Amino acid sequence: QEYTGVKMEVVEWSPTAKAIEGKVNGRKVFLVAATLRPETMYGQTNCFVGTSITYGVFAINDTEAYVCTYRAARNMAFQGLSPDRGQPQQLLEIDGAALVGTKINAPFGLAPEVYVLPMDNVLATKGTGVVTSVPSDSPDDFATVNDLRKKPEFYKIDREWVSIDPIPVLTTPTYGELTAPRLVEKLKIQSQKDVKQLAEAKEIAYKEGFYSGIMLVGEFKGLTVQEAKPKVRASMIEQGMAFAYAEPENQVISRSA
Ligand code: ZZB
Repeated sequence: QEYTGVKMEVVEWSPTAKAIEGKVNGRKVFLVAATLRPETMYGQTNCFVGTSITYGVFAINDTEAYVCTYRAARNMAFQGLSPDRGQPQQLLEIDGAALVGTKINAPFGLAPEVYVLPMDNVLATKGTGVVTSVPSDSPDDFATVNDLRKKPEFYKIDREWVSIDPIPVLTTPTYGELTAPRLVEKLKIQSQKDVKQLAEAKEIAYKEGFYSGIMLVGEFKGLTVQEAKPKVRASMIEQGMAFAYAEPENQVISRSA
């Protein structure tokens, strides 16, 4: 699997993660989200972590550190993203729960600053364990944001962290500008717990977006999603906001497994 690793720089740590600041030797720290849909980055409204997942802060070089799972950092270390090949340099460990409420940059996002929020279905075994959230085009993200808005106390979040509405990024003939909200409605998905319907909605959203989507925003507005996808990715990489991140096939465990 070839992902795009999106670098979301920390703007302000949550009180529970603030100690990290003094332990990174002045490095800039980024949460790194693995995405298959770089063309949707304009519509990021937040980022998700798993509250029971353990993350690390890893030195990439003298000036930058990445937050992701150890597993991902090890893969990165084999892809030239570490001072020593194949060996992640972990500066410290942190629980996902402690990251919630951290304010970060969303590269290319029309909402430039967003918050880290909890999601039940984040897999520690896929990508970086950090997921950037695009409720306009990802049914999982839309359903989760709805859950968080309904029960902020239960999820131990501030209502203000989840205040950004879905941002239209692309349009398709069947679902219009907000593919994910339409699909969640159509398939009667109530919450992030409806994993079976969400898997189906995701399949449809991927196909519809990729084969019939037209970009509504950004540098490649008006192009088809098929054309825009590699261009947005290349542009992010060129600007130092993202990098190619590959995962060995046998390591990828699907959500339904
Ligand atoms: C932004 C985005 C925008 C995504 C979208 C999807 C969609 P897949 O298809 O199952 O291989 N993701 C990445 N890592 C994880 C993880 N550890 N646990 C749970 N979800 C994860 O999954 C790839 C997509 O799943 C990634 O692309 C990421 O969300 C999420 F509009 O990034 B995506 C129709 C989907 N639309």
